Amino acid sequence: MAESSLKKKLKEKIEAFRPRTTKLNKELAEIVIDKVTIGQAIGGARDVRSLVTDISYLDPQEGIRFRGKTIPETFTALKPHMVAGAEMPTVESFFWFLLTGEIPTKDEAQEVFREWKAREQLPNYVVDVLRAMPRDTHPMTMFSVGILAMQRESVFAKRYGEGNLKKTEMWDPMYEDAMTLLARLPPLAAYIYRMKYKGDTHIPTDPKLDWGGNFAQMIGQVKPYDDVARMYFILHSDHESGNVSAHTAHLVASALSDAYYAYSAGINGLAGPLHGLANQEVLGWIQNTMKKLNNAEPTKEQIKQFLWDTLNAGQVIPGYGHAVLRKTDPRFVAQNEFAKKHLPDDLTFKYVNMIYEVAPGVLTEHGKTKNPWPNVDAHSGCIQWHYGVREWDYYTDLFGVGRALGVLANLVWDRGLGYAIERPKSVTTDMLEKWAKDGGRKMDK
Ligand code: AMX
Repeated sequence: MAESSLKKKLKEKIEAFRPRTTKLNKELAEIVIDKVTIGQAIGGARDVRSLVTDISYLDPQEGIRFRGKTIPETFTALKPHMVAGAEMPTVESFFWFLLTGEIPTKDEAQEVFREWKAREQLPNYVVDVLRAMPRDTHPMTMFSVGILAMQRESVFAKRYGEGNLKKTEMWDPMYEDAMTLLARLPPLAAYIYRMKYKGDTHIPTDPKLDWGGNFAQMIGQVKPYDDVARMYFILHSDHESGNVSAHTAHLVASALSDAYYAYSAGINGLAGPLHGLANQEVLGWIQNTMKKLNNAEPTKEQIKQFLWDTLNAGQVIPGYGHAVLRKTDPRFVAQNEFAKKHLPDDLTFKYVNMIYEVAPGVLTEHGKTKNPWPNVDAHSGCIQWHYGVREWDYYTDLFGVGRALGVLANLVWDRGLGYAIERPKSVTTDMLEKWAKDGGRKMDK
């Protein structure tokens, strides 16, 4: 395949950027940027500044910025990249932006479209692997296995195995793997959906449709779900590097494992209920509540009671709280605006809004969480449900399709800038207790 404009652009960008990283890593490496407390060592490294990415940044008060742009700014900047009749930009244009930091021209975005189309065919052996699994296997397991099965095609693994791949060239085969994997994720996720939930009947890809629109039609959805898909994938793409799915993939790839190994591992982390599976949990929780209320509109008092019942049972309120955010997640807000426009009378949406009114107060009174506000997962299931994607154990697969955009862009840059194998240092509990007694660790020990 001839070198694409995206790859050429990326090459220029990586080569121009690399001296900055090299200087920081060689000449300025001793500059201290953080200290680590006992609470951080035991408490999941919260707020420890030890990862670097330029693709997105999460401010606790403001929420995510992709390449310096807020979510509304991103959507506005990509407005020229909407297909006819759509109100969301194409994922192709967004991916160019994520990878390069520049808004693409129409031709450039079109090239990404063509490149993904050329690579999208799901291999038959992946279908065979999926079909060999018991049908009640969780769709996230199927998704992870499907990705891992394709590892045999890794260009990175092949080039590395040839023994002459220079460190500065590693981003190139990583890019190749990222592009192939991204092209195949919508067909893979759609195959799982139709096999598991739609009587094993399948809808072929449409060569005319963009990544998001094509996914919508492959699972059997019609307008405006194509925009739901585009919005959903863009909103879920990246949330800087420390979240479990992005960090897992970064960690695995830091051993020079390829994109297939790394993203399959990232998906396994996304499948946890404290991370991506929360969107499935939210919908389950709301549906149970609705059932108990005979599908009536809830009162604030009723919602308050259900929230307390959940907390008193020792469970978390799914979709609320965040390790970094301290305000309402702008990804929640973006979905809320879409829902206000397209499904204002939907009962599940009414529950989501009522919970949003009541839960922050209840969680504040409960007094444990540092952030009583909703995260992205508090909203996403409700929109899926409205459009008839009601198999809520599938929702995290949708998250996984979108998350790949950010994770894979990061892996390409990780190789471009030669980031090291990740290997933090452990200490023992005895050491922590001794250092606590001494009033802190003496730095020479
Ligand atoms: N409901 C009840 N209790 C909560 C809570 C919630 N939504 N969020 C946090 N808490 C509790 C924690 O369990 C913890 O309790 P503990 O002291 O008994 O262990 C205490 O509040 C302090 O936690 P925190 O510092 O505020 O949060 P964290 O950084 O440890 O965890 C998160 C962050 C997201 C795992 C947590 O808020 C949570 O479990 N939320 C519900 C699940 C969820 O929505 N996950 C999705 C997050 C977004 C994503 O990754 N997709």
